[in-house]
Order: sequence, then C-alpha cells, then structure tokens
Amino acid sequence: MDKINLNINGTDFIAEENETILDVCRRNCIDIPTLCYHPDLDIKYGSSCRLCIVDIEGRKGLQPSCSTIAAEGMVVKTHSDDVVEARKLILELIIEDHPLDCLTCEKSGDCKLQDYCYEYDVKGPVFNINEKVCGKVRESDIDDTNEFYIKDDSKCINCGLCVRACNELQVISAIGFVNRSDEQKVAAPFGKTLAESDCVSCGTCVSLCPVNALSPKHKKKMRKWEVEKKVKTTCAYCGVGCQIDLLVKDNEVVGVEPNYSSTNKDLLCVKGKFAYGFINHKDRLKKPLIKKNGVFEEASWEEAYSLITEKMKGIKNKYGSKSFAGLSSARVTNEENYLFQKMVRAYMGNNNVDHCARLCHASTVAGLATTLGSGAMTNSNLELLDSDVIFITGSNTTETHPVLGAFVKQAKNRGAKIIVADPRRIPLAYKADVYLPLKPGTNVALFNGIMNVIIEEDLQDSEYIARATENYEDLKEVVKTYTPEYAGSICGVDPDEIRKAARIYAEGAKSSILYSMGVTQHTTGTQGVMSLSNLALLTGNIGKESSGVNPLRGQNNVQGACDMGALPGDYPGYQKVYDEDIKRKFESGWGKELSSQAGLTLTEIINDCGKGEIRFLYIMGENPMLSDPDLTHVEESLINTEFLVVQDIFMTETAQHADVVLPAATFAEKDGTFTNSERRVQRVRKAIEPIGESKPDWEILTEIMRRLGMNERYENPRAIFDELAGLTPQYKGMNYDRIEEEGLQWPCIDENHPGTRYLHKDAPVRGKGLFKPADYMSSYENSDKEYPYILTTGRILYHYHTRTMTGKIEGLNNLYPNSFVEINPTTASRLKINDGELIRVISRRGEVKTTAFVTDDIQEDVVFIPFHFTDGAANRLTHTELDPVAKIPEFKVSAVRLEKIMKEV
Ligand SMILES: Nc1nc2c(c(=O)[nH]1)N[C@H]1C(S)=C(S)[C@@H](COP(=O)(O)OP(=O)(O)OC[C@H]3O[C@@H](n4cnc5c(=O)[nH]c(N)nc54)[C@H](O)[C@@H]3O)O[C@H]1N2
Ligand SMILES: Nc1nc2c(c(=O)[nH]1)N[C@H]1C(S)=C(S)[C@@H](COP(=O)(O)OP(=O)(O)OC[C@H]3O[C@@H](n4cnc5c(=O)[nH]c(N)nc54)[C@H](O)[C@@H]3O)O[C@H]1N2
Ligand code: SF4
Ligand code: SF4
Ligand code: SF4
Ligand SMILES: [Mo]
Repeated sequence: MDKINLNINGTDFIAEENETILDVCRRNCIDIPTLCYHPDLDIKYGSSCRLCIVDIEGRKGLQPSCSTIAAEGMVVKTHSDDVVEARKLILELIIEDHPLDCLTCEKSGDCKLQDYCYEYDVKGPVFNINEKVCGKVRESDIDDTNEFYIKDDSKCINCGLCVRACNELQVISAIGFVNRSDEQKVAAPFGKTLAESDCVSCGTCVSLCPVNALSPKHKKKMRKWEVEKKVKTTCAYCGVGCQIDLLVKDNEVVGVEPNYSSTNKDLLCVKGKFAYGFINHKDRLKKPLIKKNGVFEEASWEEAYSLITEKMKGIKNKYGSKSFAGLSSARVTNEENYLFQKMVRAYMGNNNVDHCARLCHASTVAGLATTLGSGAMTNSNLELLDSDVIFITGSNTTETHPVLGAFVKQAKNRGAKIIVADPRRIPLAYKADVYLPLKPGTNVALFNGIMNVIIEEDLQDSEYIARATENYEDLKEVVKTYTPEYAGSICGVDPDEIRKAARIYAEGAKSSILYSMGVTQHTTGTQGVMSLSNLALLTGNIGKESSGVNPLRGQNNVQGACDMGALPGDYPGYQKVYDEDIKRKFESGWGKELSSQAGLTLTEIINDCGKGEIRFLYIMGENPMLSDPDLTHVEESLINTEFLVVQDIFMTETAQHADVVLPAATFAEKDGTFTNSERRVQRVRKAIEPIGESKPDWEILTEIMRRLGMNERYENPRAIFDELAGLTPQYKGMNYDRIEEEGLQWPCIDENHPGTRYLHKDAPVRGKGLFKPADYMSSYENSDKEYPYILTTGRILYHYHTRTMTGKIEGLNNLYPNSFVEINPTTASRLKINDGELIRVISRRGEVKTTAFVTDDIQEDVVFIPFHFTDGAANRLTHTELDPVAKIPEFKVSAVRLEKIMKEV
C-alpha cells in the first residue's frame, strides 16, 4: 500500500488508508474541536456539529475533518482565519439557545461547550432572536424518571452523540430524536419517559454528552476541578474486565467513567458505571470482629491475628493437616489468590483450596482441558465484532456480560447471524436468526442433533478433522442416532429449527460459540462443554480469529483465581499437584514440603465441614450462605465448623457464622491485577486509602503467613506478581511495566512474547483436538406429580450475586428490591396465580415465598428465580447432586411445585 502524504498546518504527515483528516490530527496531537465525534461511530453519517471544519487547499468551502478522508497531496489548515471565524459563528448559534447558568450548572468546568466558547472568545448570545431567558429551565425539559441519570432538554445541543451511541454502540435504541426543527429533542419514542423506555441505564450517553443535558443523578455536589485524581483501573464486577477511571475526592470514589480500551472500547454497563457506591458505604466492615458468647465484638488486628494463628497451630497439632480448608475468591486479585493458595499448601500442608469457579466453570476447565488442552476462552472480546455467526447458548449475554452483549449486537448489525439456544427468551433471542427454546438439562441432545445434521448434510470440515483431530469415528457413531426429530423430541425443539441452526453454524466462515452457566451448571455439565467443543472441531471453527469456543468467565477475576491455582488439583498455571517434578519446583520455590494428593473441592469441603472432618475453614471473599446449593445444608455445615474465619468487605450471611471476621479493602483501595475472561491480565490500581481499619487481602495474608513462621515479606503486589510470574508458565513474560497500558493476554511465555489473542492457532494446544462424544443423560431431578415444574436459576442485569455490593445501591434496589419467580402465563392461569402475587415455591430441600412475575419469555412448566436475594433465596430449593467429573452442582435444574398463599380469614 502506498503511503498517503499530506500537509497539515505546514508540516508533512502520513495518513493510513481510509483515515480521516480528524483522525490523522488526533493521532498527531493537533487539536481540532468536536462536539459530536466518537472514534467508533460510523463516519458515513457525518458531522452534525460541524465544529471540526478545516480548510483544504483547492476545495470550495470548509470541510468537516471527521468525515473527509485524507488524500495524497492534501494541504490542510486547521486554524485559518476562515476556520476560526466559522467555528465562532457555530458556537454563537449554539449558545444563542443555551441556558447560560454556568454559575450553578453541575457540568461547569467539564463542559466542552464552555471550553470551546472560552477558546473561541464567544461571550454569550449575540443575535437576540430567541425569547428564552438565560438560565431558565422549563419543567417539561426535565426527565428524571431514570434511577441513575437526568435528562435536561434545555441544555441539549442536538449533537446526536447519545442517540448514536445508544443505537450504534450499545444497540439498545432507547432514545432518538423526536419533533422537527426548533422543537427537535432527544427522547424515548412514542412519548415514553426514560423509565418506560428500553433504556438499560448503561450510562454511555451520560458519559459522552458534551454538556449537562445528560447528567448522573447521585452525583456529589462538587465542581469538576475538585476531583483530585482519576485512577485507571479494572471493573470489579463481571469477567468482561472493563477499563474504568475512578474519580476521587476526599478519599471517596465520586464517579466512574469508561477508559477507552481494547477490552471494552468506551462501553460499560449499569454496574460498572453507576454501582460504585458500595466502596464508601457506611456498612463497610471497618474493624476486625471476634465472636464472644455468640456476639461479635470489635477487636484489634493484633488480637484477631493472634487468635487465628493460635487456632491454626492448635488444630494442626491436634488433628493434622486434613482438618483445614480454605475458600479463595474470584473477586480479589491474582496476587491475593496466589498468596491464599500458597498459605493453604505451604502452611496447612494440603491442597484443600478451591473457590466459586467450582460452582461456575469447573466443567469448562475440566471439559476443554480434555478436548483442547486449555480451559479458557479461545478468543478475545473485540474479535466478536468480526464473527459472522455467533451461537449463544446458556449465556444471557446482554444481562451478564453486557458489553459483550453489545458487541454481539454490533456484529449482527454488520451482518452476522445469531443463533440462541436457551429455555428463556432472553433479550438476544429477539435478535436471533434462529431461536431454540430447549428444555433445561437437554443441551447434549441438542448439540448432538446439530452435529447429526452437519454430518448428514456433509457440512463438516473434513480437512481440519483429518489434520487436527482424533476420535472422529466415535463422534460419528454417537451422534448418528440424534436425528433432528429424535433430538427435538428430547429438547422440545422443532427439528427444522435444529436443521436451520446447524446449517447456519456450519456454513459460517468464522462461527463463534458463546456459552456460560446454562451449559456448565448441570450434572452433565462437562459433557455439555465437550459437546460444544466437538461442534467447533467438527466444523474447524477453532484456532482462528473471531471463531472458537468461548466460555464467558463470570467473576471479575475468576480466570485469574483459576490461573493462580486456587483449585485443589492445580498449582498456579494448571500444573498438577500429583506431578512430582512440579511438586519439587514449588517445594524449592516456597521452601516447604508439599502434598501430592489432590485436595477437596468446594462442594466437598462444605460437606466435610458438616461431618466435622474439616475443623478450620478460612473463607476469603465468598458468600456460600447464599451462593451454594441447598442452603439448609450449608448452614448446618458452617455451624458445625469448629473455627471459621471470614474475610470480606461487608458483614455477609456467611460472616454471621464466623468466629473471626476480618475487614478487607475493596478493589478501589489496593493494587494488583485481575485476569478477565479473554485471558487479559490487567492492572487494578489503588485510588483511595482503605476505609476504616480495613486492609488489602494481600496484606492480611502476608501477616498471617509471617506469623505462621513462613518468612514471607512482600513489599507490595508488584513483588508478589514477580514471584508468581516466575512459577506460572502462562504469565512468565509479564510484569507490571509490560501490562501497564493495555494488559497482556496469556499465554505470554517470555519477556518478548506479545501475548496471545486467540488460542489453538495451527492446532489445539493438546496436539490434536479430541472428539469426546456423549449420549444424552437426563438431569438428576425431573418433574413429577408432586413437583411438576422445573426450576432454573440465574441472574439479572441489575444485581450481582449475593448483592453484598449491588444491594447497597439505591437505584438498583428501587428497580429490583426483591426476589421474584418468572412463570409462563399458561402455567400461571392453570394455578390461578396473578402477576405480582406472593406465592410459595417448594422443592424437596425447602420452600421460599416470592413474587410471581408472569411472562411468556419463559416456557411452560419451567420457572426461573434469580439467586441474588436473601428473601426468596433460590438456593433454599436447589440440590447438591454434582457432575461426577467437575463436581459442579446442578443449579439449572431442580423440581419444584408452586402454591398460592391462602389468605388467612
Ligand atoms: N448482572 C450480573 N452479571 C453477572 C453476574 C451477576 O450476578 N449479575 N455474575 C457473573 C458470573 S460469576 C457468571 S458465572 C456469569 C453467568 O452468566 P450467565 O451464564 O449468562 O447467567 P445465568 O443467568 O446464570 O444463566 C444463563 C442462561 O442459561 C439459561 N439456561 C438455563 N438452563 C439451561 C439449559 O439447560 N440449557 C441452556 N442452553 N441454557 C440454560 C438461562 O435461561 C439463562 O438465560 O455472569 C456474570 N455476570
Ligand atoms: N442458584 C444458583 N446459585 C449460584 C449460581 C447460579 O447460577 N444459581 N451461580 C454460581 C456462580 S457461577 C458463582 S460464581 C457463585 C458466586 O458466589 P460467591 O462468590 O459466593 O458470590 P459473591 O456475592 O460474588 O461473593 C463474593 C464475596 O466477596 C466479597 N468481596 C468483594 N470484594 C472483595 C475483596 O476485595 N476482598 C474480600 N475479602 N472480599 C471481597 C463480597 O462482599 C462477597 O461477600 O454463585 C453460584 N451460585
Ligand atoms: S443509558 Fe444506555 S441504554 Fe439508556 S439511553 Fe443511554 S445509552 Fe441508551
Ligand atoms: S443530550 Fe447531550 S449527547 Fe444527546 S444530543 Fe443533546 S447534547 Fe448531544
Ligand atoms: S460489563 Fe462487566 S466489567 Fe463491564 S462495566 Fe459491566 S460489570 Fe463491569
Ligand atoms: Mo460464576
């Protein structure tokens, strides 16, 4: 490609193909004012503010630089007299209509319009054509119905950024322009308020609005210049790993803005953008607590440390290593997970360490490691944009990985086809080319049915199969019987729709699978995962860009917690505890004798606590009293545990059962790293000092290890990272300097390695991709006469897990204060249950009262309860039967019955 030479303001520059003049200028730090520009919006729709006009020699009139492509030999002036004069006129016209209440306007000091008026010497209205009095805001201009932001039409300059971001980037289309000419304004369609609209409160429009027409609701009263610092860090909710800036004033986080990155571009969801209030919340744990005679009393760190380490030593002497277990956390940093598993292994002397990945993607880690050689997401977030088929199954992507959900919809707008298989008509099902509403628990049958069609119609990639896989004959043999008719009869899905899905998936040049809990949380979870891997191998949709098998990892750092060896069978980097060479490597690294026997899994640990076999349990950053199956059983186990330490940021349902509660600092109060779902190791940066006497988890662990005689002295998380990178092959080439800007995706095997965007290039990591076919097996519990409905559980957009954090956010609680149960209208009318009625849901484990939400987005005879709430807790109902390989519980299928609550007369 030839270079494009152009001259800007007397200096020569080189442009890339199809680069606009504005982009060339921005790349070279030449300032051009813009009010409606965004790098990810299509330039086709051009400039609406026209402030970016420039003078191009030989062209008549001034040209908008944002939509003019740089051409060879161009001579451009960005600040000629004509340009400056024209910009001034544009600003004067905008200001003419703008309430000049800068004295009290919240945006003052952070307003692009104000800045440009200053720069171009625009002092106020000059035409006096408008009757509007400065500073006067009509009541009708305000829409404050949304929980998180306010819209003030009087300040809108019609730049269109919000509308375009909502349509093109978040692909929600909640707002648009209504009315014409002078009356044009931004609003939800059909006269709806924002609260009545499709708005999902992602806040993208609020972050982008150049003036105060869209502003956050719960903002502290302060001027922009009072923000002491902006600290770039990683969102602490889900595994997308969005990059954000925390705005800090007086040791308080007072706002969040997206920080443009290769992880999330400029997008966030409602939790990342607006749910930061938990950080400085008054209910934060601020002092260590020790339970005395059944009541918690505040204690000093010295007392708490002494008590814990004395008990550890005492129990070890009396009962031996096997009486210990520790639950690590997918919420805390890599450094902290590394220390935690080191403490368990090197001091407690066993491998009884696990964490919530057991409840989540244990079946992925086991399944994909077997078939492909690595259990991680194969591709990267941004690669989704270029997929041409996306098969989404058991992932409610727009609610649980919202930014990836937006990327899926952007891909659809670029022409990608979408297939959704989910028992609930999730938001993406409405965008799907094929929607397969399968019965919960029938994944393997459906995936076998899809593969049957592919083989039957000769749509497989025979070249790839021959070159890069093994055991194909077995697969053929197993899926032979799963004709679409047979598979459809198991799944309750129309056979022709199975055919259609199979053809679309197989014919895509870059077909990508996204899956999550709807596939993993079954007694057949590992088989479900391996079936998806079979499907990708069968069609050669692996080892290339924008394709692959993508388990969407849930928690902010669940990928990292697994990578760091918070797993009973694995040291950091998935190195096996039973491998003697590996054991020796860690023994010499840590200077301690280690055990080569795999430890207990989380689900087994809870069982053994109940039986009195585990006497000391250390829980860091987990809340099993709401998140584990069969809460009655969990409660008995925790009560039975001789000594329980809980280290959390809030007093949780689990901490209530503890003997000692240690106050931890949040992600905003510490340094470290999180690894997101696409294997990207990103920095977490300290923005404020720890609240009260709370301490970062790494500091607490370091002190406990020191007191246990382990000689550990870590100055800071950077030092811990350097130690862990040395022992973890996938992280070997990383250090804080290298990950400073954009992070690095593992594997990154030496200091020159650029990181890995997608896995299994050339061939699967294990050498050959292994087909591991399975026959369909039914779930552990099926509906019967006594319990005629299937309960499936999961999440909603507006809450996160056990609500320790989102439950502190007023707007989220106003939207979703209580638990509810989704019921199909036919089921509801059969049982004479009305929408909004309080009903009883009963399983073999227990019962809850919760509110009926009647919707045809759920199929007949299936009900759904989100597991976030203490009232109506879904896990009172779930059972503890496990997948035999991964030991993951079957959160997605339990049998229940529904009962009306008879009013007492
Ligand atoms: N807002 C929010 N986001 C989150 C979280 C949160 O709590 N709140 N948690 C994070 C975590 S840790 C995780 S693991 C992820 C989970 O993310 P997801 O897995 O997307 O969330 P779930 O709601 O558990 O379940 C996903 C879907 O599985 C479907 N499903 C149920 N049974 C079956 C079945 O048998 N087959 C198929 N194919 N589908 C089925 C459900 O209808 C549901 O739509 O979300 C992460 N993101
Ligand atoms: N019925 C049902 N149950 C489920 C699921 C389901 O789909 N259905 N999904 C399962 C899945 S996938 C998951 S991942 C689990 C999640 O289960 P949990 O991990 O138990 O849920 P969280 O609420 O995320 O708990 C994390 C805890 O860490 C604390 N915390 C946050 N930040 C920090 C920190 O920096 N330091 C410390 N020390 N603590 C911190 C929080 O306050 C919270 O108490 O739930 C599982 N349970
Ligand atoms: S908050 Fe998000 S969904 Fe709502 S209008 Fe703004 S961009 Fe659209
Ligand atoms: S509300 Fe803000 S972003 Fe939207 S058109 Fe008006 S000024 Fe532009
Ligand atoms: S998508 Fe996930 S990582 Fe991004 S802002 Fe939302 S919760 Fe945070
Ligand atoms: Mo999870």
